[in-house]
Amino acid sequence: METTYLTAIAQVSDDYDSAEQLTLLWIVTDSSGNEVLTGPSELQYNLTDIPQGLYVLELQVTDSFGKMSSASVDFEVTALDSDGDWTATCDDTDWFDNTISRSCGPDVYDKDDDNDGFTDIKDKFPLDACAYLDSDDDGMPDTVNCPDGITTWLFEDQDDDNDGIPDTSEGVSTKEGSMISNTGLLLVIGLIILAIMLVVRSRRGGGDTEMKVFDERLL
Ligand SMILES: [Ca+2]
Ligand SMILES: [Ca+2]
Ligand SMILES: [Ca+2]
Ligand SMILES: [Ca+2]
Repeated sequence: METTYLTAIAQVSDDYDSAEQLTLLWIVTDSSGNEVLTGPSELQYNLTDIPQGLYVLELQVTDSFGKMSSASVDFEVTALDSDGDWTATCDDTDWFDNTISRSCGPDVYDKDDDNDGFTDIKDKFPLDACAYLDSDDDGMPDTVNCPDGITTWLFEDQDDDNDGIPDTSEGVSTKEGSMISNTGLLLVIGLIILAIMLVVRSRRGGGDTEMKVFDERLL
């Protein structure tokens, strides 16, 4: 399951010690007051892999004289909802929003995590509403078409089947090639028909000549 980091950054100061001389301790406690995590003695702390729930993040700072000070902040961990459709109208019994007739809720339940109309199992870019198809599986979508207000880092593939011929040239050349091929075929057929006619005419002409000779003998 995809998760996002929670980054805590502290600013500390002391009237005697420099910030580097202070000892920091990050402590995360759950809603029952149980300590679930502790962080390093650094000004930045990245929290990951925390189950859903309410927590308190506390920072304890101790100076070189052993004097300690602390500050804390509450935070809540919820399931990731990439497209933000886990709203009040999203029914959490079937994870469907009847007001927009779409699947909704956190990614783990939402069948279309980017709300582009293509379900996750059919969407090569399930978290990008601007694309869904990638025929040659090279990471670049066949088409990029963003809904209003949505942007993307994706670039449209200029060669959807990866055969080395750009899509634009490929479409024209295929049609032209087909027309030339058809024209050539018609010419060949025309020549064959003309050749057959000539043969027939020649045979008919030869027949007439023989008949004339035959008739002269009879006379
Ligand atoms: Ca969602
Ligand atoms: Ca989708
Ligand atoms: Ca998509
Ligand atoms: Ca592609």
